[in-house]
Amino acid sequence: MKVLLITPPYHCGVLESAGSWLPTAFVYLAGSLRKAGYAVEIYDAMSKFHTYEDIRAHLTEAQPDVIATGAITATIYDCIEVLKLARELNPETLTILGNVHPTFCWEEILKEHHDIVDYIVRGEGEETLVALLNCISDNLDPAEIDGLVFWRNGKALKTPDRPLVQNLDSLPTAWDLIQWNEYTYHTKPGSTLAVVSSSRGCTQNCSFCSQRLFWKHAWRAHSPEKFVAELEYLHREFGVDVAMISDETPTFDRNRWERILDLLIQKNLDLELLMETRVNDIIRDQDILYKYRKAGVVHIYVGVEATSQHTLDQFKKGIKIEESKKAIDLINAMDIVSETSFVVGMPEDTMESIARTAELAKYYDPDMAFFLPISPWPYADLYPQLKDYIEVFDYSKYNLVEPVVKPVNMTLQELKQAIGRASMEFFTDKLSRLDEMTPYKRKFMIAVIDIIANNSYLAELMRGIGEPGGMPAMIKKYLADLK
Ligand code: B12
Repeated sequence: MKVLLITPPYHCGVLESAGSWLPTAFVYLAGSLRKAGYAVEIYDAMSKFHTYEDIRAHLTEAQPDVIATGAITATIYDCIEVLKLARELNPETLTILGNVHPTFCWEEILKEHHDIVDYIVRGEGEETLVALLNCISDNLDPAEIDGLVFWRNGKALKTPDRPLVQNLDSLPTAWDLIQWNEYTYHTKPGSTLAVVSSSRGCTQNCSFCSQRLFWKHAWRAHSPEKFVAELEYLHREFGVDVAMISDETPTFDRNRWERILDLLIQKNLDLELLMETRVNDIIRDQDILYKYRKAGVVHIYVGVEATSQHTLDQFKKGIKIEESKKAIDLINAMDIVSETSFVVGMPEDTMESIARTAELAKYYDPDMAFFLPISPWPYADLYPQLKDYIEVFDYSKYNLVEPVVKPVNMTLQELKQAIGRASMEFFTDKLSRLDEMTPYKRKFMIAVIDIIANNSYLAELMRGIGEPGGMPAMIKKYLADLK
């Protein structure tokens, strides 16, 4: 059987303005499929910015027996559309859907689309996907395979959950199936960008997020040796010089993380690392933060999420507001780019509360701050609290860019304006302080501001607010003066 793993042609222009990102999940799924004897192709229609016409042409040419894709909530409609297209081109094609949205919303999906979606793989994909295809090849009954849902006798049949893989190092990968020339980090022209995974899972309780639920409250990790060897392989074999660590909390186990840093320092690879972690872990690691920088970490995102303790508690973030400020100061002191985001648009938010958040964002002083309208993932703990305030039910807008939850005292349009204004306030302040930055950060920030002005959703949000011509016009003039 020939399996085609495809990303949906969905775009909402935030992260994609910063770079072009490879589908790491497919590297793992393809590795396991190949080991089991299946021919696999990774077709990243998303990063190629392919249209449905392009996809049609590609599928006609590739003629896969099996087509599989993964959906987050925002991409679910496009995933269904892609599977529908494959079915239309060849009614015999087996269609499979995985990732977070189908893992939780399988009933809704199958009720409406059981004629399009043959199987939903719930949770971690590698073992279930191989077991499913083996089962079908052997003409056995998929009801015996753990981790699935499918339509049978007029209803969804859900098999038991599959236990998580115990040893992540045992999972094969298929990095050679990636078309490396497609992936680059825009702030570093000419770079080759990888997205790598050093651990899976999260044990935090953040009520707006879905990751802890998806990974069943567990945290598992690759060994430091295996992870660093993988980075070295990607660097030497494919010229990777920037890697984003996809983990929720790579630093969860301090000893493991320090060992990774030590190994990277020893290897002295010319490789920059971008990562996300928790405020608490940065504070915990203040004595070894210099190792982060030495090992190549140039960019850390920490989720600050809120500027009031009340909201932080409501989000179950488990941090104090002073801790966020401290973590950002520590990152800045290492000359590492600091990034954070604030969740806005909660039912009690007002123009004033969002303006206050923007003020506090300036006080926290990360290099980049993003103000994200809350998205009510239907399976997140916060959902019941948000349900009555949802004004937009179109999942494709559940992307942390478009407001879909209406605050009691604001319209969605006002919320959008407030986000535009907060972003403008924040980046105008940054712009006015470029001269205070270290040469490294200054260069980075100029590249970022260039992207924001010319190629991002923020440009649209900020245009027309404040200065005549809006923020992007002002930034462009500033950049022209700089050049
Ligand atoms: C890398 C990444 C991206 C990349 C995607 C690259 C790609 N094509 O995959 C980029 C930067 C493009 C991206 C964009 C966005 N992302 Co994103 N992203 C991530 C991130 C950080 C890592 C994902 C990853 O690679 N994990 C490592 C792999 C190994 O794990 P995995 O993806 O979960 O895959 C496993 C299982 O899920 C399953 N599986 C996954 N796919 C499939 C498919 C099949 C067929 C099967 C059988 C199984 C299966 O098996 C895999 C192996 O076990 C996650 C957060 C996280 N830590 O996971 C957010 C995350 C997935 N992103 C999210 C969001 C919201 C977005 C954006 C909407 C944000 C924005 N406004 O820009 C956009 C949407 C895309 C777009 N085009 O605009 C949310 C989704 C929330 C939700 N519940 O819907 C997450 C969870 C972040 C968060 N905490 O909120 N993202």
